[in-house]
Amino acid sequence: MAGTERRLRIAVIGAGAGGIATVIRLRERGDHEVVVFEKAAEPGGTWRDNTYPGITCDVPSHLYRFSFAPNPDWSHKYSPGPEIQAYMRQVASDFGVDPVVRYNSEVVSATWREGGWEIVTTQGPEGRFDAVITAVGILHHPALPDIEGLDDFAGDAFHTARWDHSVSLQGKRIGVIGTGSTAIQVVPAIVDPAEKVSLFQRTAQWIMPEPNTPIPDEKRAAYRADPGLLAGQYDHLAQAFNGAFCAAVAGEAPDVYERMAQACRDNLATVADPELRARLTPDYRMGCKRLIVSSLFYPAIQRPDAELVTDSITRIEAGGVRTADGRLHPLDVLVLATGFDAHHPFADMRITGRSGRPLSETWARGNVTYRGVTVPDLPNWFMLGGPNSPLGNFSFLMTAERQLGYVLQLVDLLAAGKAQEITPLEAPTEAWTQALKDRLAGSIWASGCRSWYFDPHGNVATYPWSYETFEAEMKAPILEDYALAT
Ligand code: N01
Repeated sequence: MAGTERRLRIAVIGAGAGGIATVIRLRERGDHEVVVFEKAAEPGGTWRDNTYPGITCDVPSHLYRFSFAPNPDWSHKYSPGPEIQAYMRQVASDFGVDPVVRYNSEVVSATWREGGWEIVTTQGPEGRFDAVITAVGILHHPALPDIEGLDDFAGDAFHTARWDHSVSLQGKRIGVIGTGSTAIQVVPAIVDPAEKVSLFQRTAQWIMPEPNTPIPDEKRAAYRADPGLLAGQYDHLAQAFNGAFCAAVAGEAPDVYERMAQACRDNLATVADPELRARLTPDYRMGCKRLIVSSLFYPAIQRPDAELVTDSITRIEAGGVRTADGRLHPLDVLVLATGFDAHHPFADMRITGRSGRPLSETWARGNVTYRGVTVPDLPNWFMLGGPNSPLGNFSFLMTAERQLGYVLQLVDLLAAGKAQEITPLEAPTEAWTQALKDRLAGSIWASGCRSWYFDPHGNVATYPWSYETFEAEMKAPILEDYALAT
């Protein structure tokens, strides 16, 4: 970058999609020293951790890509997880990200001291950094259900994000707890090898039908030959997903919302047995929980070797799951599709800012940020996928790149010597947080359902405005909202 006065030492936390993009984009900005700390032994984040049968991205592949690495070769409209993980690894390799990643190095503490961040990982002290960019992901702490007797189960039990591939599913009686996006992908994928699948549902879901069509070779060749065609496909999908869908759930496109809800109702109507259909019918508004996309689930759950169990679970026993009607559901394998704790992104690290107060204390009753990207009391601390980032059915890669564009403008100020420390001011942080809370209070997510969007204090983790508003917010920082110490 022209005019750079300082070569910054920047720590990036996480080598998932956000961390990979950060390294590549930072390199374009200047000759900074960038070190990525990654707790695992390879990159990829969520696509490394989640390997459950049936894993597919339910955001269209052509939307789920880095802007600097368009991929003409996606196999399906919604590509399978291993293909996305291969893409992550390929991008990390092609763009020379790997050499700056320290694998097996989980950050345990970050302490602001004398104008820099002192980082300690599981490998020991890592020195001082001018800035930290976090890209730790949103859904990476598996949530285990608080059900009595979980440890008593005599068969194999595991969370979907820790799938045990050494366990054969052939001829097994498999229980799946949960009916989120994950379970709805798992059930159709395991019903064939299993003797029987019992799906324990606490809450019925809205499910949008969407066949996952393969992308033919000729189409892929056309994308390869004409980058404009690929870009056009991206623009089309971006408009459909971010424009229409986001506007619909944000309450700004009632006609689109109604069309989507009707598509889900029509999908539900394909369930032949009225009693089963009734038990699969949600009793809250579409979009309150994250919308599920699947054309495979209803056919799978109607099979004779699948059972939807809606009596609540009373306890888990050595032989299976006991439900409130007194019945024991005998099981060999128990799959916990019970989701994630999305509210404690830095649960495994101790972060101490300028005041000396740990962030965990400051955030004890809810995460407070300035526009999801920066935090008062944490100078030069920038977050991708931070609290209240756009969640839901969006491409996280798009979101992270927008946030990165914002963050890099602040990093440039540090590099140009225009500031040594950049911290959001309290007043604009409070104003943004209040606007967020006011808007969320009237949002679809707060319209009467339980979901992972809620933290234990009733705060909602998602972003309540349109995607266009998010893009506008991320276009350029409002510098008056920051303390720039020189
Ligand atoms: O988790 P969830 P998930 N007893 O939190 C149930 C992303 N994702 O892993 O609804 C009984 O949605 C719980 O019940 P209820 C996506 O953002 C993306 O499925 O709270 N049941 C619920 O049914 C998604 O939203 C892709 O009543 C219990 C389920 O467990 C997010 O990950 C694919 C229970 C948890 O559902 C999380 O999805 C997959 C208990 N004690 C996932 N505790 C893509 O394709 C919990 N449950 C991009």
